[in-house]
Amino acid sequence: MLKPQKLEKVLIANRGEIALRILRACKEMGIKTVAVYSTADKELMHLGLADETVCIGPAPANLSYLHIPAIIAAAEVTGATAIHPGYGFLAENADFAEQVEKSGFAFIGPKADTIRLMGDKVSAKHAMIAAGVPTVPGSDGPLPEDPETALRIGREVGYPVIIKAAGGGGGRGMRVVHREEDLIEAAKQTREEAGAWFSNPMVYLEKYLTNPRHVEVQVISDGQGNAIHLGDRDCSLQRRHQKVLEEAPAPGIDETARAEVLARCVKACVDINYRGAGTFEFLYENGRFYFIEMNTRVQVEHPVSEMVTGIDILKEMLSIAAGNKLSFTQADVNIHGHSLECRINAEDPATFMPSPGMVKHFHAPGGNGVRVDSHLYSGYKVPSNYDSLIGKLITWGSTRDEAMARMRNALDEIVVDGIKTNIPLHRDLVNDEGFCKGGVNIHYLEHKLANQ
Ligand code: MV4
Repeated sequence: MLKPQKLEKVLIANRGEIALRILRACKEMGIKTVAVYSTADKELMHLGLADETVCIGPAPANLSYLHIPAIIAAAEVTGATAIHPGYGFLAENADFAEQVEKSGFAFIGPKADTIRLMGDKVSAKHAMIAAGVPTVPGSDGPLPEDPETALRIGREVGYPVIIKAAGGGGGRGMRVVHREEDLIEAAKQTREEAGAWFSNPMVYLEKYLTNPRHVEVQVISDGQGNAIHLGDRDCSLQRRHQKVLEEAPAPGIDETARAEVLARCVKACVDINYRGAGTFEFLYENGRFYFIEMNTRVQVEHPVSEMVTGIDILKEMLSIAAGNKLSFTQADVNIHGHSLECRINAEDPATFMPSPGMVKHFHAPGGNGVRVDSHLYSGYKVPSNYDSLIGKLITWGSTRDEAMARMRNALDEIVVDGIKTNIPLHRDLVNDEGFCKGGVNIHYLEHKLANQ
């Protein structure tokens, strides 16, 4: 099935649990692997399982995992044929994707132009409107600098509104405006920030939705006219734009609205000739979906979609990068049961400060419907240089209640000694009355933490 010349040897341009996840998929498919690492990461678990390893630089990510020449050089010296960027780091850097392909390697992800289109949130929204995907009402283009026009748009949309940077995303460069008299100053400030942070002062305006849920749609598309969705995920439980616990499918969604939005996402993939795995992010409020952003990478929370569909998203990404068509159709995709994912972070459960250091003892939970995606082992030292995600605890059940009961068991069984982790927070959450009912909004966790 695989065209071997393109995917003979994959360089994994990432670290931690996702590097291990990519390595496992490659090994299953008989693809050789090159693991790259920084000097802070010599003890990473997947290095011992890879066919080859290359040190790409010192601990600071700018000098290693974000250093494009070092990664391309590592691909050249090892004779790798393709590069998987994982998530974070260079995964949504269009210039990286472009340089990878210009150097003769396959980029395991979308074309550079697609990454660029979605990286600019104004052009992304334009593309979605053209494809018939529902978006948040707003300026539907850059917010003009002319105060008269800006005020007219604000009045038409209705307050509260939110000003967002075109170059932002994931919560950076946004400002909520409650009153017309504050609009011009807020737009000016957001423009200044956006120019400094993203080298792009362009901003746009949207109606501010006060109590939405964050519901996203997983898609896979082969760039040859075939696209499918793998259903939706609810990622509303977050703190400071960091997701904490995700689930699939999103509970209590209006079935008509769901069917409609899933079909629109698939059509959008065909319209833009999308290649690879992707996620459409929506706000969901009062039974309606509103597109906000598209992520052009594999996401941290992809396992919950794998658990309810039985489809291996990483293997499908690799197959598509090899030039194959999708190996299944939409009719082959059935959403079965329910899945939850707890992100395990090395952090203080009370202050959320990072807590790197030596893991004296690690014990992984098990049992029916339990999956652990983690690079942890007893004696591993979590370095202080990178984000604090040390693993993901994933459960599946034939019902949401069964997946929750299995997660409670798994959280009772798991042992991570020597460092502080957010496991106590997860134990609290899976017994939280509101969360157990299902369908909490994006503010729920922060309100809960503020009130205890
Ligand atoms: C919004 C919004 C309300 N209305 N847009 C935050 C991250 C970025 N992806 C978009 N974000 C939001 N955009 C409109 N028109 C509220 C948020 C938001 C949010 C969204 C998803 C998950 C968590 C969030 C937490 C705070 C604000």
